[in-house]
Amino acid sequence: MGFTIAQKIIKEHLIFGEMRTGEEIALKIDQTLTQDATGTMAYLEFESMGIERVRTEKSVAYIDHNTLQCGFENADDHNFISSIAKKHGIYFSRAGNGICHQVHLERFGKPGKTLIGSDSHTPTGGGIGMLAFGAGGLDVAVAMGGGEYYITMPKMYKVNLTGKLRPFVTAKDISLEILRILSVKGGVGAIIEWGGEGIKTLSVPERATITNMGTELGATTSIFPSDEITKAFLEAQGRGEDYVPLSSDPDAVYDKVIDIDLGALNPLIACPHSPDNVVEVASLKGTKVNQVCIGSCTNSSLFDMLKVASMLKGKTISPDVSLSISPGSKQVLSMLADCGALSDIVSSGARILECACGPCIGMGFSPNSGGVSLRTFNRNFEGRSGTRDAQVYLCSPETAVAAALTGEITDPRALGLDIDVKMPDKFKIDDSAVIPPADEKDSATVEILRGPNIKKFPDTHSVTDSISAPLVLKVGDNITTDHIMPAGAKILPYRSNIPYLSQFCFEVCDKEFPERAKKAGQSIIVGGSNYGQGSSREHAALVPLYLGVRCVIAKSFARIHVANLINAGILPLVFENADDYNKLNEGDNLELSGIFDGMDSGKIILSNKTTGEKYTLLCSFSERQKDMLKCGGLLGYTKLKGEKNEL
Ligand code: MIC
Ligand code: SF4
Repeated sequence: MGFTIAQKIIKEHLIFGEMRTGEEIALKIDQTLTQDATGTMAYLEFESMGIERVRTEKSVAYIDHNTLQCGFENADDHNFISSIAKKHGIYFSRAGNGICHQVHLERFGKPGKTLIGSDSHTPTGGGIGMLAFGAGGLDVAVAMGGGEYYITMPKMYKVNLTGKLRPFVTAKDISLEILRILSVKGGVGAIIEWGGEGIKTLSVPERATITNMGTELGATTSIFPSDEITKAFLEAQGRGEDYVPLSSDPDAVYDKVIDIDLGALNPLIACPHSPDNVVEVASLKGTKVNQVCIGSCTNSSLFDMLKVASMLKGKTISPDVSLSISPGSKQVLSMLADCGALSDIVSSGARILECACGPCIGMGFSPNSGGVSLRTFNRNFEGRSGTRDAQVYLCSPETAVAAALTGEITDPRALGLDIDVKMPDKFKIDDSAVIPPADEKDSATVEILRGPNIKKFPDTHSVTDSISAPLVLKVGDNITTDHIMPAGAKILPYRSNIPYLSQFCFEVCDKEFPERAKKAGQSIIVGGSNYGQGSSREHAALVPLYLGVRCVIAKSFARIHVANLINAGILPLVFENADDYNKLNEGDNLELSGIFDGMDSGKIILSNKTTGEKYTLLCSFSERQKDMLKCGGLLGYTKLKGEKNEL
């Protein structure tokens, strides 16, 4: 039996476990990346491990999320990360150099290598045939220290593309189509390989749009083959030597195969408030639009920006629309400037934002009250834009420009325009905004710059054999990490200050939650299916930990979040019978007993002291995860292993 692309890379990097679906495996990690919103905590964790020099082939620290500096906090964090990077052998990509995933694709990613990043869109690297995963900061810290990365061996899905996209139908529409087919839960536990004749018509930036948005399917990661198109991209980036060909075997076996005829696709759009709420753009014709944002790690490549410039050239945007453009990297922005396309964009009335995440994470450019915002981004969760009642839609750059020009949702084909944009043969190479680390011999002299906003890691608690605690919060299906630990310009600067952040925990669902949880001392949360979907932010586990949450019971969990809960020493359990969810109420006094035996047998009994009922909860922890939970999480576990010389 042959191998899929992912299985080939896994096989080469396998340190522990068997490549059997559902079993825990450990992988050697070649590269890591961090961004600043998760990076500060990740580097504090790395420091606490006492390792002098990163042991990866390449580790890069990016500043791209917290770039609005409305006080000292973000600037202090940037200095902290830059000094840590210098000392410990990490490359530092300065603010302004671009969004981590875009820059990593351009300058560092390599086909066939493994990458983990403290950001859920790290699978963008799959666009050049990397096996790239989003992970919690602690997992990235361990990998920087040379430790392995644990995942559950995923199922293998294949998407076969046939035909060719018609004009004004784009890679973003392919991403939205697969979300329409599979939903935000449809990729959980799977790696999605893209193949078929149709991929030969897709450039690397288009492929990267698709692997980027695979995250919204809940997929472990997504990957394209490394082929002549990959080679041309790497050569154009002056990195031809990084190319290796990579494809699946003809007799590779997949758990699911989905066929998409590119020629049959129409422009699509995801409606509020979920990326899988997808309809055809034409069906919303005439909907008034207040704001349009073009950029984010999904759609900010030179290719995207040139198309946008070509559509805007010689035109003025609607007086009713505010348009922002955030190019993905310094390379993109400077090439737009050199070829004159930037002038076409500026002349149209667009507002140019810096090369960073910006509006995607509510860092500025929040819409007006109840405003309709069309964004080329990957997430439209409620409140994420910074405006609680905004109506955010996700679409392609072409559909976004059509709305900016007309003031309403418009199928871009209705404009009767003609665009023909080609990828350049050579990109402009200037890595001056990437600061290399100090030589190993000089690292002892590098001083770490720590601002007053950096507070200590929350106290951890070993899981005990029984837990008695009230149910302090019951939430529904598809709760995102943006619900659990919101982001946005006002809160993001406090990512290294867990006590401050804790006031905002679950703010979108229930403003009283933090106070209630603190009062309870220790507590339990109940959730529906796909609990914790979305970002990789470990703060969605660390903040509940700080507030006393000891256990989360749900119908099912999202992959990165469940790993973050275990890393934080919080017990994640699943209802055996999903209907039992309906029998629990906020305020019920709950008791879990025989937890240690239950972790072995896979079943733990939950007693509801308020109603007298009992329910069965399931778990399937590996030995490592059980040990971790008993040590109060990954930090305690790593320290213990260090003391026993078992690292
Ligand atoms: C996001 O898109 O939600 C983020 C902000 O990039 C997060 C990381 C974070 O919360 O810092 C992600 O996707 O992991
Ligand atoms: Fe940044 Fe948005 Fe991409 Fe997250 S999804 S990395 S906030 S651009």
